Amino acid sequence: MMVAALLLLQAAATPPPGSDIVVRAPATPFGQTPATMVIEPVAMMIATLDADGDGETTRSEMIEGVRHSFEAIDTQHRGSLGYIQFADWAEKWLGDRNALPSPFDVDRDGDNRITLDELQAHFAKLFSRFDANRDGAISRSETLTVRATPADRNGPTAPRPPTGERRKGGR
Ligand SMILES: [Ca+2]
Ligand SMILES: [Ca+2]
Ligand SMILES: [Ca+2]
Repeated sequence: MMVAALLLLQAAATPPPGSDIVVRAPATPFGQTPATMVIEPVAMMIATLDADGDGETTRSEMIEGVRHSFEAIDTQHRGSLGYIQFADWAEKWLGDRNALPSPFDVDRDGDNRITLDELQAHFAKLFSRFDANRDGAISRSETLTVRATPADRNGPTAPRPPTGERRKGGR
């Protein structure tokens, strides 16, 4: 009887030849449903710059907030950040030193320093990209990216479908 039970267990653990082996990401401790809506680090930052708390970030709110974020890192008031300091800025405001934008994208004149003007110019481009309905403010829905594939911190939790991601605001 014991032997039969062990054999059964082994049969359950070993997939029959030719069957697909499905490898899944490790389960999260909370068993939370994987997200299909995610937010890019820069979009997260823009959403937090909603100074008057009306749920939308205007251009002027963003400009003021970006200046504040810059000055919080440029503590010596040099007016520009080196690439290491820019990584400090990214870690504090975007959550990771390697989060986009990269310093190479922002340092337009290539002098290895990021000025506030360069950072503001980059955020101005981001603003135009996220403001899908062109009403001069970025709503929370415009910051979301809807994924066809559910994902958690470990990446996609299901096989990737042929279609990619799309912006919620359409674009
Ligand atoms: Ca606002
Ligand atoms: Ca520069
Ligand atoms: Ca908008």
